[in-house]
Order: sequence, then C-alpha cells, then structure tokens
Amino acid sequence: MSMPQDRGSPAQGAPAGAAGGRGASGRLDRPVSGGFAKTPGWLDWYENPSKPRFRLPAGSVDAHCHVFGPGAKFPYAPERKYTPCDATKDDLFALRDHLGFARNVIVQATCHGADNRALVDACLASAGRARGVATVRRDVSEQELQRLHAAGVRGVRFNFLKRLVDFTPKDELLEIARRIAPLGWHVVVYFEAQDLPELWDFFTALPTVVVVDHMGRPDVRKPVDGPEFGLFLRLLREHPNVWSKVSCPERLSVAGPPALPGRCGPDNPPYADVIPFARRLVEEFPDRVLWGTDWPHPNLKDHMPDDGLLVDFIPHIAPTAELQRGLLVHNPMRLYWPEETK
Ligand code: 0GY
Repeated sequence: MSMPQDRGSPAQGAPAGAAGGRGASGRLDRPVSGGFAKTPGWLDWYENPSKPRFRLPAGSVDAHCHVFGPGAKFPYAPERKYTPCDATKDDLFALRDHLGFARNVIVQATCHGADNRALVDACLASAGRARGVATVRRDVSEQELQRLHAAGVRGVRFNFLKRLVDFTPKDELLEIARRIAPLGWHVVVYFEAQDLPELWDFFTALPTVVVVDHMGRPDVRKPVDGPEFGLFLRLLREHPNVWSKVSCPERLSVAGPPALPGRCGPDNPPYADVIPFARRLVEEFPDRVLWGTDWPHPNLKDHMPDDGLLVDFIPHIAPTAELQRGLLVHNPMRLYWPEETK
C-alpha cells in the first residue's frame, strides 16, 4: 500500500479531480486469490488514503475493521452473500500505522461466515495490538471458545441484515450470548433502524454489554430529534449495557463527502448530514461510544471513502480532547484490553 501525504491528488485509477468525491474508488482491479470471482460492481478499498489532518490521541483504537482472506489461504465462506477483493492483515496494519492508530478491533465479516481463521491469524500476528469480534454458531465447542479467547477475541457479532446473512433463530443467538457471557465477552449487533422495534425485546434480554454497529443505521434524512432515532437514543438511555459505534458516515450519508476534500475543514466537513446523529451520541453517552474506519468497506458501489478523510470526520462528532480520548482510547481499551486499564 503506498501512502502519499497530499490530500489533493486523485487516487490511482480514479478520474482526475475526483479524489475523495463520489466515484473516487482507488484501484478498481484489486485481486482476489484462491480462484474466487469478485462480486461485480463492488468497489475495492481506497488505494492511497490521505494523511489525516486530525492528529489522533496517543493509543487510539480503530474499533471496527475487517480482514478479507487472502482467499487462497483463508477461503471465503460458501454461504457468503458477496465476494470481496483480498484485504490482508498486512494491508490493515499498514493502514493502522499510516492513519496513526495504535490498535485494531477486527470484526468478523460475513464473507467469512463462522470461519474465524483469517481473524485469528491477524490477531495473533499483531503482537497484541489487535483484538477480535468473532462469529460463532450454536454448536461451537467450549474448547474453541477458549482458543478464540486466547487469540484475542472478546465478542461475537449478530447480524440482522438480510442482504448479508441468512436468518438465525433468536433462541440460538440467546444461547450463544449466554455461553460467551462468562468469558467477559460482549455482543455486537448490526441492524437497520426500521428493524429496531422488532428487535428491541431480544436486545434488551441480552446478558452482556451490547455494542451497536454504525448507530443502528439511522436514515439521516429523518430528523435527529424524530421518533426513529429517538427510539435508538431511548435504547441507550434505558439500558446502560448498550454502547454504540459512531462509525460509517460514508455508508449512512446521503450528502457524501465534500466535492473538494482539499478544502475540508470546520466549514466544509465530510459527511455533514451524519454529524448531528453521531455527535448526539458522543455528547450524551461519552463513555459508551466507539469509532472505527470499517476498512476495507465492504459492499460499497458508488463511493469508496478515503480513510484519511474518515479520520478527519472525528473532531466534528467529538469536538473536545476529552471526548476524543474517550471515544478513541478509554472506551475501546475498557472493552477490549481491560487488563491494561486497571
Ligand atoms: C460493515 C458493513 C457491512 C458488511 C459487513 O460483515 C459484513 O459483511 O459488516 C455492510 O455491508 O453494511 O460493518 O462492514
């Protein structure tokens, strides 16, 4: 991965002048190994992320990112709904260093199903700088849970997006949650805002910390004070075990990034329509929010974010040094490296 310093230059393969704008995608021909064929129309991760202007606090954690394959070594799952390009642990660690993060939390992506080998391999190779969130099935053995724990896994992910996974009955998920609770693990849930009413009883019955991916995917065209996001705020207000990732502005935004990222600043913020939602959560629940890049950004078809620009989104949602340290250091450390915070 080459890492230029100048934000203004277009990504390799992107049309001139489009860097960071809609349509900028980095290289379009990134490979997938192992004889797999990539899902058509799916953008590859950004080839040349800019150096963020925002200086991350020391010890910052990218608390939501993935590794894909490489397919030749860690085959993609037969039940997957998409086939990505490879995005290896070495690519991830290079991005971590380029952006200025100290650690990663690697979340099992659905293209690997419940085969956590790529995730475990990355955690073990990280010299203690990566922890993981796995996917397990109901029949996972006690021995396998212990093995995952030793590798650095501290949570399981339950995904409710029909375009990503097949349906799993809730009693199975509850059984998994009860089994991982004694390990001190938590449950990460991924759902869309319109499904929260139906999922409410299940979420509130979970016996662990519950971390919601990407703010429960609000429709940012609706008001931040409206009933839909209000229900999500209520979930956090009434349930102190519920946390939220304030991640994925590029997925949620309708406005998109600024057309001219070189001029990105206080008056020209990236993904402006997502800011009120994320900022509300950071300010109301400063000790229960996490942030992550979501690299390598699966399933994006019309815009691939510049990860440097994503980091520059952070001060817009966490405007003070204290909020930034909570979001990026203290909160992820408490959840994923609690032994270092005692
Ligand atoms: C994300 C979002 C997505 C995909 C996955 O595991 C996955 O495949 O999480 C998505 O398509 O919205 O968090 O990476």
